Amino acid sequence: MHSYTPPRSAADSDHEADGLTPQGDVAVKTRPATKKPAMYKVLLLNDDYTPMDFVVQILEVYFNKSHEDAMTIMLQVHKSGKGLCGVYTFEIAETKVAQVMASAWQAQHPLQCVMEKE
Ligand code: TYC
Repeated sequence: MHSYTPPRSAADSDHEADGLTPQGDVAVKTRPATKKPAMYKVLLLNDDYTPMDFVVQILEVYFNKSHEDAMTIMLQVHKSGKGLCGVYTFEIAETKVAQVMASAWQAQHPLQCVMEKE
């Protein structure tokens, strides 16, 4: 007399249905369920025409820098060619760049702001 054996289900083979191994141990996932988002640097670039005060204001308004930190970053850009304003997720970085570019355009300054994947 033959008895019917049902086919193994996916749950039998990967043991994810009840979180237990075939031995009845608790299966611990080795990979985290979430992934860290890619981060992007937002940088200001130097030019010969944008007033220093304007750059300091940009850093205070859009990057929440203190006047002292804004001054330090502006001088770093002025001396070395570029400077770090902050590190953000893609959409926040994109928004900061757009806000700075719009503000510079409106004030007719050639200031450039770019983002760079970390
Ligand atoms: N180099 C500019 C000047 O001498 C100042 C400046 C600083 C411009 C930072 C842009 O991102 C910048 N007026």
